[in-house]
Amino acid sequence: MKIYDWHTGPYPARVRIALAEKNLQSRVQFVSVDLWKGEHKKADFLVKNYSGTLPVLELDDGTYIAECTAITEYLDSLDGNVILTGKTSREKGIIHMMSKRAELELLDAVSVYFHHATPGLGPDVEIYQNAEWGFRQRDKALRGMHYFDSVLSNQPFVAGDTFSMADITVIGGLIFAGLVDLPVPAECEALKAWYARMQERPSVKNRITMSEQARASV
Ligand code: GTS
Repeated sequence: MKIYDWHTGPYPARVRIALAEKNLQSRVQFVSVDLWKGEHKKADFLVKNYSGTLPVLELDDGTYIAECTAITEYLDSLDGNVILTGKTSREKGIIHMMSKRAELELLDAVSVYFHHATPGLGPDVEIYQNAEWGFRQRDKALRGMHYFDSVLSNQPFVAGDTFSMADITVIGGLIFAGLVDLPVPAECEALKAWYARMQERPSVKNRITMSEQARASV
């Protein structure tokens, strides 16, 4: 399998974390797509993912799977031992809901803020910007942080008692927030404590160097 991604990207981080949690690093080859040069908007990449975003998983038969949630679901069920996306129908439903909520209320909002209200990836890539929309999404992301703080005040993980894809999505949101200097508000103590715990997980800690390690073992 191949993963098209960018080593420091917050969305790519989601798949890198999932790969490590599943211990699948040695099964993939990473292909670097330079976001800062706009390689993800070029015709040869758009054939792989119409949306022009990273990451993309390429299967050995040439099938492309884009979207972090879809890739995570694929990887999680590969070995028949589902650990990230829910074993029972109830778990699946809650994890999917919380992960989607983490996209809507946090990660995607931070991303819109980055692309619209900051220089983003630079003038060659950011062909349309709407700063007002960007700042609204920044405020939405801050509200999202308060929401996840309240969730994590009552349970150890985003979707309940165990680590799941929903935690990975919130981690992606906080990675992106860190890159754009949008700190977690001081009063969000439960969210901050949870994030400190998450950063101790090897899958989160080693995500950026993972592509070098994988290259060495392929
Ligand atoms: N919904 C997509 C998913 O879940 O995979 C979003 C993917 C996404 O936005 N990826 C970012 C991207 O390609 C990568 S990164 O910013 O996290 O590194 N952004 C480039 C762009 O021009 O939107």
